Amino acid sequence: MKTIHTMRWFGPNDPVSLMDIRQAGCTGVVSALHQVPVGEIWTVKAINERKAVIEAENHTYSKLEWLVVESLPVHEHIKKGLPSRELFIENYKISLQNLAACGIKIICYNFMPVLDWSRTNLNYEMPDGSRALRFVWEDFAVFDLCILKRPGSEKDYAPEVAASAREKFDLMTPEEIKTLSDTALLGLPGSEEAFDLKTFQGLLDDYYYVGDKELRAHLYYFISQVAPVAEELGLKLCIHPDDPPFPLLGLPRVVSTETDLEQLMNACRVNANGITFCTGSLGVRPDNDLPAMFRKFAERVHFIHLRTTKREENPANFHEAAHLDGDVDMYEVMKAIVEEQKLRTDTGRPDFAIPMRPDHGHQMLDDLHKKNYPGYSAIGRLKGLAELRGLEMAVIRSFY
Ligand code: DNO
Repeated sequence: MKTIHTMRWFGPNDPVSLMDIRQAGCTGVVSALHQVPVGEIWTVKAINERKAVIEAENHTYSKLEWLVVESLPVHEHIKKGLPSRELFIENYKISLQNLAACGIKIICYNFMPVLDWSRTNLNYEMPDGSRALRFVWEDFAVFDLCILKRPGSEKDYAPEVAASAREKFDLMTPEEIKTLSDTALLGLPGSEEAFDLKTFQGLLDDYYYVGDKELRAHLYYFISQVAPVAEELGLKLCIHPDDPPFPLLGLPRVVSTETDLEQLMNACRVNANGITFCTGSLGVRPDNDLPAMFRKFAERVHFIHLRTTKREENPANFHEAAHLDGDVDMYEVMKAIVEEQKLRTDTGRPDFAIPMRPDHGHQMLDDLHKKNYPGYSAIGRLKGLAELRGLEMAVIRSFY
């Protein structure tokens, strides 16, 4: 009834090694071919190469397996619904076929326009001296109104937020402005480079005609094309929710709430149209009841990210808390997960154990002196996983 414990590995450039992941207690690896440009086909050769690297030391040490792709990214033309999306959807299907041929079955993706996750501070000091990722709405306003100067941005902020953002900006040093700008523009997992402002504004402008309604339609079109192919191949697609789960920079976001997920699940009723249940992303909204949402969509949850954020005094701001210490009721979520896995076991579903990874972690101890992908330090994730494994064992032992 245990989940499969996994960690994300960004590939050979990741400062965290496969051996670190193994010693943290994982059997599964979550990885992606970040070197392949978005929209191009993942070839069998490239997939097998990565697989071979992940499995290279399996004859000497405990076994590691590439279990989940995170992510097979969706090309922007698909999100924008351009006629050229057909080519990219065909490429996506071929990549799915190739992954199936290599035995990799769980494929995570997201449908956030332009940027993936967004934060305003990657080095927020916690009371114990460790570092966390943080999102401050007013700082985001500083970036949007005063640095990017996005046309039309004014209407997205309450007048008092806009006023204090401008005051704050006037007091910032050039270095502080650069750090905030680089942080806001980072947003792409697996990359360490931020966009430049002009290119970025161009990418936003391209979404001028894509509102909430259009983006939803494009997502449902995409999933109704690819999910039946995935189902046929024995694969599971699982969408990652928006992070944070609300619109930013005038761009719509359509995978943030229970209703959003419900509509998506109904848009194509096959099991392969599934969910990455990310408690860290969904949990930012107080109106998302996570244990209830897990139970509602349990059958279609193919991958789990466990992490929690803490809303601050100003509830528009949040930081990433220790894994058992934030606004998410991790105990209730874990109970719901264990119940679902029991049900799957009893009903003979082969996918009764769901891959789970401790999502993000604080930068702490030795890692404070190292460079890592924001959120993906070894020790912070190891601590998160250790806590989650303890919680999981206690839940299983007390109920079964
Ligand atoms: C952030 C991650 C996301 C996630 C993608 C999945 O750390 O949780 O970047 O990988 O959104 O498509």
